[in-house]
Amino acid sequence: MRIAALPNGEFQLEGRSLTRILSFLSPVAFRLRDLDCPASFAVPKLSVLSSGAKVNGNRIEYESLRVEFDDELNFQVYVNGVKALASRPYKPAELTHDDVDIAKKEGHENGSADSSIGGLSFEFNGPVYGLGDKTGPLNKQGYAYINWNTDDPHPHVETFKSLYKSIPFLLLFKPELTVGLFFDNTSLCRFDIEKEDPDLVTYGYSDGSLDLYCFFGAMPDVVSDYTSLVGRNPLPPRWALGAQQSRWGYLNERDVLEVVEGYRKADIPLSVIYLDIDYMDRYMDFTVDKSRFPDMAALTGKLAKEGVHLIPLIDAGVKVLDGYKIYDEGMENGYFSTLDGEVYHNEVWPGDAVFPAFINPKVQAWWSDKVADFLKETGIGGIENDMNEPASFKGPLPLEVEMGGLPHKLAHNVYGHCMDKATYEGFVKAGKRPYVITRAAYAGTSRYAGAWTGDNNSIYDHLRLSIPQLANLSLSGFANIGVDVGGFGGDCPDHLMQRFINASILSPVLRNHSSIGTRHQEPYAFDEKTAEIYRKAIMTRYELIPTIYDNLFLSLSSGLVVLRPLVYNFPEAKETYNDNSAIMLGESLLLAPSLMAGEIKRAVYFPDDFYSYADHVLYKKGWNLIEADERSLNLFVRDHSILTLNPVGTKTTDFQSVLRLLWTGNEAACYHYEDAGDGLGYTKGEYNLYLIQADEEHGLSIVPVHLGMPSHYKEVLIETFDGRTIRRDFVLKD
Ligand code: MIG
Repeated sequence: MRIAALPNGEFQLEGRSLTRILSFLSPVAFRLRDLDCPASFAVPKLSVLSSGAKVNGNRIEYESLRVEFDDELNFQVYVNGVKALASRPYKPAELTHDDVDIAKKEGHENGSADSSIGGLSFEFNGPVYGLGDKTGPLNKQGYAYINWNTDDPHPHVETFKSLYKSIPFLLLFKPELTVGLFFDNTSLCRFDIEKEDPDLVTYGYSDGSLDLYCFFGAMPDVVSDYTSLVGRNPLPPRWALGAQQSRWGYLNERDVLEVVEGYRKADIPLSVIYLDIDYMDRYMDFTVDKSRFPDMAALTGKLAKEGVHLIPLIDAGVKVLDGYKIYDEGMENGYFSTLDGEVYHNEVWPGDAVFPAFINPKVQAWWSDKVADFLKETGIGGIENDMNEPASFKGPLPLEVEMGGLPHKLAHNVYGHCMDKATYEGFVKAGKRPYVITRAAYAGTSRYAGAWTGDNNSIYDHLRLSIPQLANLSLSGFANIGVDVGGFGGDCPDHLMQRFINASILSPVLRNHSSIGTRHQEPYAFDEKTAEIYRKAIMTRYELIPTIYDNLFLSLSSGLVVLRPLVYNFPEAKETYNDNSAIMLGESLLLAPSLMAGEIKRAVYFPDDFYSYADHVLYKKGWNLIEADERSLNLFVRDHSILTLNPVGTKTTDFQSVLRLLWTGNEAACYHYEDAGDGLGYTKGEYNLYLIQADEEHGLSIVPVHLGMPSHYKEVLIETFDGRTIRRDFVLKD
């Protein structure tokens, strides 16, 4: 093989039968691609390092990295001389192990042909994390998955190959050196994670070409480098961190006001109500049924006074109806997807429906205008994008449907992504801080939207699934995420609701949502015991909002993951590698909830010394048996940490005049972020960032890092777990 340095800093690799391009993104990351890569949806712009890398025969060396090729362009990567990654020729999936026809007769869907046209395998035997929202445990070792955005209403179980999102990002984990692989290809892709062969991770794509990014380093650095490439979740408005209530079936203004009233009577704070498809006129996007919501702007105004914000749902499919503005405009301008030159029809909620050709930037601009107008007309706070896989009722869209410059087979996995982009841009046009929650996503959708994990069920399996699913979605670049608390489908028993809310208090999106036709799932729709447990969990959540907001800021500014599997913070502790039952927020909060019906106690591995948040009991590093029944809010604070909190009893998401700091152990530090809580001012520097430092000798000090606005704070309340409380003026260290 031969390597030629190109004038722009890239390297052309000439193998026996193929040619590829390599470029360095940093001293710990490179991109390897085919010659004919299409423009990326995930990577907005890429600057190639004119690196000063040295070519030496079949190898390229750049600082600590060395990449060696053979004649077929298989490659090995060395970091500081240590072998970090070795590719092998693509190993096709042996999906059909034997004659499956007999099983198919009864409806079993085992085995399907491998449609890959190319791919790569990598030598690896160890834990693998990432891959977005896939089902199954945290560690994907032993599983195979498919990236093809899928709305399957059956209960999401481990045998599912795909869900709504396709995030082709994997972490091949080793404590000292983790490898991140990002396969930027929007076609249907397969992943075999040490399943067919325990020593191989295999990736295959069904169309397009190879466009691979490899990252090397400690896991947090690898994730941060990946998200700095594809983009990070914008900061949500602070009110969105409060309790959110949703249900498919809030039919009219009265239903919405009843929710507010129900929460008020139950004495549980509430910050957001979602309007599911029911608010629309005949399920037409950007319309409001006036007979049921006579004056949406008046309603949002009224609710805002009570600190409640409305978030309506928007569907991807557009109703076919002459005289309906969106349909007419889309038809006039050729903005809908086509098949053989004709506008393509399928069926979704509005009945006969057409699909905006979202891949086309003109269609995105048009949609974003509609979003901006809708935001201004109605005063709503956010938008939930649904059915954007795209989902359809009369069979899947044919693979040839033209979606604005790409056929469906290449557009499918980025259809929701482009809808989210348009939605995000609508907020920017309206001068509002974007709050978009999406069901479908691709790598980099994080630039535009947070996400929920779609239609889970009110079952214990889905309570348990929420932990690894949110952890892997986080590691795949999404910070502002949550599951439907209580479960979407099915009737939620009270003891499951009690555990679900206790297990969800760290999720940035804390949304109780349920399907039409299921039992009502609002906290006050259960018995008093459930309401009491719910109230306690939500009151704790409102105390934690400053910490959650701080972490969301840090995720945006530095790529630090918000919801973390324990392995992220404790890569040396083997006990964390397969921990599916505990999760951390940031560096110091750990939640180890009760996850089984009837459970009374559970084991938890503490990778450090931790204190229980509620009663300050110290748990030493190692295995512990802890109380874990339906009442247990098993939140723990790491020793040697500082938490930023709202005062006990806070019921709003507004910044308080007292900054409460919980200080454990001796030496500790954290950052604290403050801004207007909403609006776009923070993007122009209107925020304050503080470094809070403490040790026994010098006490606690608040050091300004960035001062861009007047502070909300008048006082600081410092609490320690040995019972000391200090109240003092909010004074910054010079
Ligand atoms: O197929 O709008 O995931 O949250 O309530 C059902 C009705 C369509 C699916 C969403 C769910 C929402 C529901 N939607």
